[in-house]
Amino acid sequence: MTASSPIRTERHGDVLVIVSDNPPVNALGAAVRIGLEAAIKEGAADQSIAAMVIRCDGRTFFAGADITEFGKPPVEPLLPVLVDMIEACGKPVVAAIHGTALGGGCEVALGCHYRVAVPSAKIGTPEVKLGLLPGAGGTQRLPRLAGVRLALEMTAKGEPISARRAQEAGLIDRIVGEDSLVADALAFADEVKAKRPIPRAAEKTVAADPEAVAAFTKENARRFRGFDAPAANIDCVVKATELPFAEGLAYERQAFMRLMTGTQSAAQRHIFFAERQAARIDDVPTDTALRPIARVGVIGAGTMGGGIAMNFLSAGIPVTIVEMAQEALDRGIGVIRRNYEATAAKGRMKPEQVEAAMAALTPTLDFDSLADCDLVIEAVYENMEVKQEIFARLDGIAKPGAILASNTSYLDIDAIAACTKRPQDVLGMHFFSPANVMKLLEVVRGAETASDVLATVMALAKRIRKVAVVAGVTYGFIGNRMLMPRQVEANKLLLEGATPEQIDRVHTAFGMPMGPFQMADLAGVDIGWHRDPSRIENVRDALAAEGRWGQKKQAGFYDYDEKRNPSPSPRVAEIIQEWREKTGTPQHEVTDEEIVERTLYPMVNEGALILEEGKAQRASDVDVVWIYGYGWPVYRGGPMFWAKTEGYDKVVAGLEKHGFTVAKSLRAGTIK
Ligand code: 3H9
Repeated sequence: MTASSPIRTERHGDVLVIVSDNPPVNALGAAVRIGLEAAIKEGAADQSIAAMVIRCDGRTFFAGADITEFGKPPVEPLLPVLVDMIEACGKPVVAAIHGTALGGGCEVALGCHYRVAVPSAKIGTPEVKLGLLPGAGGTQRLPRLAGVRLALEMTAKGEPISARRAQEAGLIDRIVGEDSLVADALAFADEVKAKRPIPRAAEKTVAADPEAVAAFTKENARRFRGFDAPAANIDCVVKATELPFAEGLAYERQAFMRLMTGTQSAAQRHIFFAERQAARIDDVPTDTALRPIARVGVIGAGTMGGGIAMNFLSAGIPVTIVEMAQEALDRGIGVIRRNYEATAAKGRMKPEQVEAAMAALTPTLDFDSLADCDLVIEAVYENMEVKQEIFARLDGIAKPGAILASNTSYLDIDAIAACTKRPQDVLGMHFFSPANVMKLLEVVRGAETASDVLATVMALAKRIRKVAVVAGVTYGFIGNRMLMPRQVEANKLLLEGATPEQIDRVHTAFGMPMGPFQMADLAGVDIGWHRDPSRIENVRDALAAEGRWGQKKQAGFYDYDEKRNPSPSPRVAEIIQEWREKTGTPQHEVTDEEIVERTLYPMVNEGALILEEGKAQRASDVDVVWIYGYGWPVYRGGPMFWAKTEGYDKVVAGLEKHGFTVAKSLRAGTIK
């Protein structure tokens, strides 16, 4: 090994400890693989060595293959070959695991003959989330060691399991001391060094379990809809029960390469990096000193305010929540408690955690109690005057340096900031409903927002487990601004001959969780309605005026039964027909292709304009917004990535065909 190799070896008596030091996550890049190969050879050849231990420095055991190498020319030794080599070694090899042994890292561990882990370690094969499958023998060794059912769970769903569960399943041989991994692994190696035969996963067999496979596939059909990788994972696990090991490996390799070269995996890998990239603020140094956030204030205990508060409470940050009337406050607090209790009932929270979260919440009618908060988030209804009044009042009581945020989804943050004497401390924090569940946070940077304010909120977002994206001040910011042209076109298409069912079907077939009209029914057809029955200006107004407010009224663009199952509404068809006649809109047969061109392409166009105007930092941020805020199918990588895979020329031609003005950067193919 060269001096610069991330792999070093240490001798402890007759045990050779092979250590990887490749921060931040010990990804199995070429240098690591080369070093590991050399170290294993060294241990195998050395007469004085009886066993080997593989471990990692830093925060984790190998977190997988190096994803940045994918798509580049392969460098030997390839990971599957390396894992086979470890397994074939004539001396026992022990994996000593801490942190997360993921993907290729898990596969290296499975290639070892024994595995020991600290109690906090996790083991998993998350490749499916990158549109892949474990391609270094994981689909063949996992079922052989842990059975078909767990192998399906781990590979096709990609969630890691705890060390304890792994031990119960036979994946871990011993749980060792949290702080004594090295010593305990050495002791373990000493115990097993003379044991023969050496246990090898490849030499085991596993019985077929078609019932488990069928049940698993059925249970997860919804979750897997549209994705290629889960079925490929399942298929490979099944092959482990049918084929000899070497043939299973060859089968897995082919399936891996097929996925790796496909669009879905490219899209999912794009999102992996996009999500991490989004945390970076181009013109703010990463070492900017952050403002301490020890207590958060929330103004408004409605659905949004309550959901927002929960994010902080769940992260152990105390919250003061303010309302105007006792009844509204009590209602809001009741909803928060019920939400937590529902989570506890599902076993995802302990009762004492519910109580701890509730104890960290201070409900009050006294606006002045916000004085000791480090961050105050206003979450009242969408009205500029009301928000301006609140911010002026907040300015009078908030402590110096406190960050003042609005949860507005559309309004001008600069106009809100202007009502204070501290516009540098003001920004937007646009949460998505339900705010305690949805991962996206648009952080809206005003003209005067200070760098450290922005950096503090971006870092805080990570603490509350949100994926945050920086947006500029523009009507609707990134997500809602792009939603607008889609809605306009969807409405026009109705008048020109399409039905709500057809438009929604095109969107769900594309992979969206719902189409524009299903979304309107869920959110409320009455949202934004002026509530003046004498002013009916379009189909939506007509529906609202008839009390067809959506799911909550069992009638909107669809009719709903008691279980909220939708069916096409004859009344809606009549209303649409009336409006077709009233507006004299010429009819034509609307094809599915036209719906894509007129509702999805304009979103891409709007995204390009947002980028040109500097209201988003990078195209991948726009993608992150749509994946985490609106359920854009992750296997299509977000609207901007999708446009690239569709071909910019095709998108431009589609837009031109329907008379749209095409954004310059889209036409030139220079979107970044
Ligand atoms: C695989 O293994 C295929 C094999 O089956 C077959 C091969 C033939 N590669 O997430 P973080 C970077 S596929 C390269 O912020 P955390 C990441 O981009 C792989 N880079 O930290 C970030 O960089 P930056 C299967 C990687 O503590 C930095 O490390 N494995 C990789 O919140 C810190 O990451 C996976 O899918 C990688 N594999 O979470 C696991 N992983 O600082 C993917 C991370 O420049 N990784 N980086 O933005 C994770 O899930 C999380 O990173 C982990 C740590 C849980 C490990």
